[in-house]
Amino acid sequence: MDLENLNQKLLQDFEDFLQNQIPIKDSFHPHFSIAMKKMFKAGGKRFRPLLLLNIVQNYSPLLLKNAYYPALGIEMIHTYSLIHDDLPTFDNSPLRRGEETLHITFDEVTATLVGDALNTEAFGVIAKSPLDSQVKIDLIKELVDGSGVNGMVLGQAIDCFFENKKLKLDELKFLHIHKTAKLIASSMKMGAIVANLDLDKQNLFEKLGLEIGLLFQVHDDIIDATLSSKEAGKPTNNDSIKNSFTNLLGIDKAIEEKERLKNRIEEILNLLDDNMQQRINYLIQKYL
Ligand code: GRG
Repeated sequence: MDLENLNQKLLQDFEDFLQNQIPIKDSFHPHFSIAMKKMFKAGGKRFRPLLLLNIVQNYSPLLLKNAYYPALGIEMIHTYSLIHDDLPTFDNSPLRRGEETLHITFDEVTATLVGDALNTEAFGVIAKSPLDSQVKIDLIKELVDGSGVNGMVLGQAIDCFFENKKLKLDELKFLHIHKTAKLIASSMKMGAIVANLDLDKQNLFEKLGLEIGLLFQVHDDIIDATLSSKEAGKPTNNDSIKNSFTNLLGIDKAIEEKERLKNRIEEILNLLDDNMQQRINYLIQKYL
């Protein structure tokens, strides 16, 4: 199996699908529809959709076409979170995905509303998909768990409130499990739901996703602490007062933590079949 070509194809098909699904009418607003499309088209790695799509393609290839809807729902939630996180009231960031942020190109109101729209439409794209009704309900519940008040939003609330206060390691992990890892875990569990895997398998993918999510965050913190803004495509070295793994542990210990997480992920991966293991390992190596 050539995983590079296979993932390139999934990515290209996802981008084509997305172009036709951005839910915005033209109106007499001078730039709202342009803003709605801008950041979304600029695109990121699409890591979360690729996790979901790889799981569905591995276990239920015939359902792959339908899996693009929940994959898009996840990416919409993720994109809204980035737009809101960059706003002046949060990180006040001028750059994202290698481009100017929406509140810089347009204004704060437009950026806020684009985020709001994506947060709503994410659930619409799943509800309107050609998937089985019970599967759609389970997907929507899972996306709420990962992104809502007991998921990403709780993590963000803790992150903002404790911005200038040093957390303990277990509190830091709680923060990042919620802010980052739960949405990644949801992507994997949603893949298992679309593929009609049993509950034990769904939970296994969720558990794996939480560890991958933490790895993702530690990796992001290491990038922030060690790469230039040009190399990373976003402002870096700007997290010196933030609760990051590198600030709390130092770079060397953060790298050790990254290795520990990789080992835990390996242990969980060993419970899966070879093809699935290879697919996940490919994505981890490529992006983390
Ligand atoms: C505003 C409710 C609300 C939540 C924001 C996820 C989040 C919470 C903020 C994003 C800021 C951030 C640095 C989060 C850590 C997770 C992370 C590394 C996000 C970036 O994800 P990538 O690297 O981005 O997948 P691309 O651009 O590739 O999609």
